[in-house]
Amino acid sequence: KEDLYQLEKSLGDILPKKRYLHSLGVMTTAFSMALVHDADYEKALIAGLLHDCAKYMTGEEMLTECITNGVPVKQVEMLKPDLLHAKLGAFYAKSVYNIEDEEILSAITWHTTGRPDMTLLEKIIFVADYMEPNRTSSVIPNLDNIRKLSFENLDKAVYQILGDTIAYLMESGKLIDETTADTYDFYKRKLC
Ligand code: DGI
Ligand code: FE
Ligand code: FE
Ligand code: FE
Repeated sequence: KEDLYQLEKSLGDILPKKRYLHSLGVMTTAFSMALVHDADYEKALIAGLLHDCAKYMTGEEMLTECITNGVPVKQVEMLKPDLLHAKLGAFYAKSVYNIEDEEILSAITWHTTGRPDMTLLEKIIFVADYMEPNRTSSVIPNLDNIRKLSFENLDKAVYQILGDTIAYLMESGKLIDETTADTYDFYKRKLC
């Protein structure tokens, strides 16, 4: 079984300090959410800790790493290669940190865009990433509401996050990955 302490040490050596502290925040937040929602808390800990394990290089380097290692790259990811840290993170989780569990790997893969009909663990990591304690409400709208929803109604938390993320992306004129849009539509339909 993967030793959380060893994983923490390795990540602390490779991630920038703030990114490492964020990862610890997602880990403990995902742990709490797993307890409330009856998910596997050991998987939540590992997925939370490792979700950004590729986020220590530039977008260009991520693109090169994906191409070199046969990780498929979509068109929107060529234009916004930062998006690749999720998929590349899942690749590293397996190849560098020896995580074989497909539930953990898919939670890492989908943590940035989400995907329609997410698994419980995918939703937990998606939400924990957004609202862990180091995120501050001065930059993130509805943070208090999302923190409350995350323990009460996970689908509503996912929906609110996607709505706010898409609004932010549109305001700042950024490209929207079709998976982000599809995920929003899925949860809108599911809830309304
Ligand atoms: O890696 P983190 O910063 O912890 O969090 P994340 O992996 O959820 O990435 C958040 C960023 O990703 C945030 O600035 C919004 C952006 N993002 C999410 N969906 C899309 C997107 N960016 C673009 N261009 N298109 C998307 O669909
Ligand atoms: Fe991320
Ligand atoms: Fe996210
Ligand atoms: Fe993150």
